[in-house]
Amino acid sequence: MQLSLQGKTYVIMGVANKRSIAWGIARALHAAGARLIFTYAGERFENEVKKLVATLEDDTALVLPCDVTKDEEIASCFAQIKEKVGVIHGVAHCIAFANKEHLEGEYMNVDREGFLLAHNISAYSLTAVAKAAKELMTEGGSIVTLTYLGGERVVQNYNVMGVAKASLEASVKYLANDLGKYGIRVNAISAGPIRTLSAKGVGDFNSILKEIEERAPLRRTTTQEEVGDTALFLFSDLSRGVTGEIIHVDSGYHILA
Ligand code: NDP
Ligand code: N5H
Repeated sequence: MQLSLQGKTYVIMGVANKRSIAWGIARALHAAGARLIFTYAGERFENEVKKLVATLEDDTALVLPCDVTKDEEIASCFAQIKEKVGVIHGVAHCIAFANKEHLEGEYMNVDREGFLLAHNISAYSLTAVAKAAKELMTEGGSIVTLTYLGGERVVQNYNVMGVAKASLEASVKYLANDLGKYGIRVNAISAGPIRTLSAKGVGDFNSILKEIEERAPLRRTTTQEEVGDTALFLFSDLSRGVTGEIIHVDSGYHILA
């Protein structure tokens, strides 16, 4: 069984720049011969995404807008993919958002609006996207999302995002159960901390990384490439028996007390 994804098409959601985990996944899938379709949220990063995609030198790659807070945008995005490509074989969902002021201090200071915003973008969107993507995964498929340890345990400052990730991880299991009968698998990668645009502005990110280097079983921090390679496994037939799973790609940090 090979890891070649030649002849397969995947939708990559959540590239903001070259540091994005989504871009690490894209590079791994591209190297395995996959055709890629990229979606971005707002015009803010449209040019950045288009510039990055051009570096792949693959003229079959598509770049489409898809703000996951808008049902009509999800619908039109997947309608365009259906029209231009027909069948897809997987989706990488690498999307999360919470208001900055709700990612510090006490969790309970989150307000209703901030709670719903974080859950809307970071958790509900997986279900909305899975439903739309199912219609195009007529040959079976694989959906992969990104989560973090703060969804399982209390991690300082992760706050409302931890609660949203708990919802995302439960969604992975319910979606895996719904979609298994169509030959579609749904899994999450729980990644260790990686310096990306989202992580920017997080107070003390350096000390979080230092703690991983000192204590994680592998004594090093997680890279985009490591997450990309595990995603490649989850998108390939090598993982054909795996669904509803949360795989930690975090140098083993999650096993520590
Ligand atoms: P990035 O900042 O590179 O990516 C976050 C992405 O979320 C951006 O591309 C952004 O799109 C997208 N996004 C936000 N709002 C919306 C929206 N309404 N519709 C569509 N897309 C939206 O950060 P990461 O690569 O770090 O994050 C990717 C995933 O990995 C997230 O789920 C994150 O929680 C998870 N993760 C990250 C870890 C880390 O340490 N970095 C650790 C564990 C998990 P746009 O730029 O177009 O606004
Ligand atoms: C325990 C930690 C550190 C504290 C919490 C960090 C949480 C980060 C996740 C969310 C997604 C970050 C976020 O929404 C930032 C936005 O408020 C502001 N940033 C933006 O708007 C930028 C421009 C865009 C591109 O970002 C998004 N998301 O759209 C967790 C860390 C150790 C690990 C980590 C960083 C986890 C994670 O989930 O990303």
